[in-house]
Amino acid sequence: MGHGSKSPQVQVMEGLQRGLQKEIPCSLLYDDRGSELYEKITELEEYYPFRVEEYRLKEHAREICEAIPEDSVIVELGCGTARKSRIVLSAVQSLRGRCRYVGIDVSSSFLQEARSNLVEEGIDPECIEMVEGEYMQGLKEVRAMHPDENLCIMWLGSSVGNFTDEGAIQFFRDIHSAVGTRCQIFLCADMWKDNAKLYAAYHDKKGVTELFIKNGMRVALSLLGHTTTAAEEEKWIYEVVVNDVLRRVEMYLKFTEEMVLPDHNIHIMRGERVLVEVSRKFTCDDFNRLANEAGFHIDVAWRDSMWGMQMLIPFR
Ligand code: AVJ
Repeated sequence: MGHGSKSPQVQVMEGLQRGLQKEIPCSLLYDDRGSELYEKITELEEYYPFRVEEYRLKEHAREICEAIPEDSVIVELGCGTARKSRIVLSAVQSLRGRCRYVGIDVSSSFLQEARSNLVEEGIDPECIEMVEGEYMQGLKEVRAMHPDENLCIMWLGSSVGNFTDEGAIQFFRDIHSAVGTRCQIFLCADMWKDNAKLYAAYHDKKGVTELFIKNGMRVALSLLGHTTTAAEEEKWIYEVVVNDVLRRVEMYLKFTEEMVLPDHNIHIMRGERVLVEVSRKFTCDDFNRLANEAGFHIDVAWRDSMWGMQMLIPFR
């Protein structure tokens, strides 16, 4: 969310010292337990985003492949276990006879699993490379490894929804300056839709999302040296707001008891809400505007009311 190069501790501290709307960085949601819980979220009946995206990727795999210039290197941001990207990659492999791929992720165990998944999919092991690290640093390394190639940067999972508009624009610009012009971005973005459907997707009956959000708060506080007790956690109430002005789902924890961390100058009042995660939902216009402001135009898009996949090309 545009926190730049500040350390996670500093980000948490600044977010919680704020007077008006306290917040924590959503990157903290994906520690080991958080990743496990997110995995469970993707299996929830109400949580449509994962399934819809997978379904659409399968449906359009061939066309997506055709929109990627021949012999591009496909670079995936946050590849995880490549569970979804393999759909497109295996289409590239069978249509073009070769698929060159670089996965970027902070987790080395994910990278190993991704590699074996892709080999299983029939991708030539010699064409698979992995870079362990953060997105931008990883992209710079990839450009150094492939100075003259077209890079197709794949960013799945609607992670763009975690950014504010300004954050997303900055992110696209950063990609552009990390890799230069011979690049395109292929990403998925969730579309703005029916209020009730959105609410249900983020406020599931089993309460898995609630655990996920509470885990993020626990991680944030632990960075400040505070160990959360079960009793404290019970006093946090999970609240979901579908904000139709900013077109995003907001996930909050409401503190029903005040919390003071004097060493860090933090005072969360009784009844105060802390914003833990936002999930932006786009209209076609929203996304066009965003891409244009970042210096990209949308080359091809596959869109329905549930999901939008878009291929972006930088202006020359
Ligand atoms: C991984 C960012 C796509 O916003 O839908 C799911 C994360 N948070 N349930 C989303 C999430 C709560 C998810 N993304």
